[in-house]
Amino acid sequence: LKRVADDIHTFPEEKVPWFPRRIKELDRCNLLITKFDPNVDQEHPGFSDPEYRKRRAFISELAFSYKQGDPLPTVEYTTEEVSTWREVYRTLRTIYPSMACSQFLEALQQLEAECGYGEDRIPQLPEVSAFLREKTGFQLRPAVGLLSARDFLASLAFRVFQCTQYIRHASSPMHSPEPDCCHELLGHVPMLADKEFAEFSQEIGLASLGASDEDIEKLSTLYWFTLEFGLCKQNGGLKAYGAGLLSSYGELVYALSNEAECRPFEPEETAVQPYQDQTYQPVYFVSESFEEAKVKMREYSAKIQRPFSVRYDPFTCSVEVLDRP
Ligand code: TIH
Ligand code: FE2
Repeated sequence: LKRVADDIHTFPEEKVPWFPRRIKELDRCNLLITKFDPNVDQEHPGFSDPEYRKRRAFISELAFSYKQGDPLPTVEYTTEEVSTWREVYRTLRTIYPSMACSQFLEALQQLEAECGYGEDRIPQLPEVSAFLREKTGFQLRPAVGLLSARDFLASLAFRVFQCTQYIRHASSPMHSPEPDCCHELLGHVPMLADKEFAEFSQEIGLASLGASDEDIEKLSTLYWFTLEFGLCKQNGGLKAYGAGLLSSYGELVYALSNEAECRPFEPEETAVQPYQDQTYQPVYFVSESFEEAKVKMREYSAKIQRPFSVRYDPFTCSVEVLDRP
């Protein structure tokens, strides 16, 4: 009798580029992209606010020194920061029931009931991460800011979500050019509590491991138009499931208005659509359902040329590298 293990050949090491195989190795996946940072980007609403920049530097330190497995850091938010949160929460909360997908609404209700979500305080990473772990096995990790696509996607392979902790500038609560805690906590977290969506997210992550720069570019574009700016059909209408929409009042209203251009989600086409993060997207892509998006993504990833394949082992939180089946 042939044992199953005999069918698994490990792939010659030298043909595999470096990528994290153990969750601990995510400590090396922290390449920062600073083009939308308030210290660099003149258009950033915090560019000419030294107090804001100082505060950002302080919160960044928490993420810089974080190592996988450390307790997640908390931040004592100031009154001004909490009032920014309040305004973001309050305005978005009124339009979610008609504009957000059902999975999002259900998770948000649970977060409000069980995880301290509400207008009056900014939820902290440890409690939110514990909530997600119970729902889908996703966990959070503090991030200094916008990460390179390769590093960000790699963490998804391990069901780790990189989360910024600073908040957007008080002068522009309705849209931020870069991720902030409103975006992570309101946009991403509720969706990551959904099993189907968590699987979809991890699949993009696994497809990215050891992929060529060209394929990373395509995968990050797909990530962008699904996890960040995706729309789906539900109950005969269009709803948002992308986190970039669900955390921006301005763009959420725009994306679901008649002004926005919408096209069906087709990975081959979506993957080459130019995008930017300075302002609203030129086009949004619509899926029939998550199920459909997941199937299409899987077909797409299967075509990516890699001389090896990967498999995630949830017992050891590690990635096995296998000879192509
Ligand atoms: N524009 C989003 C917001 O205002 O919440 C944040 C971002 C999503 C994706 C990139 S930046
Ligand atoms: Fe995001």
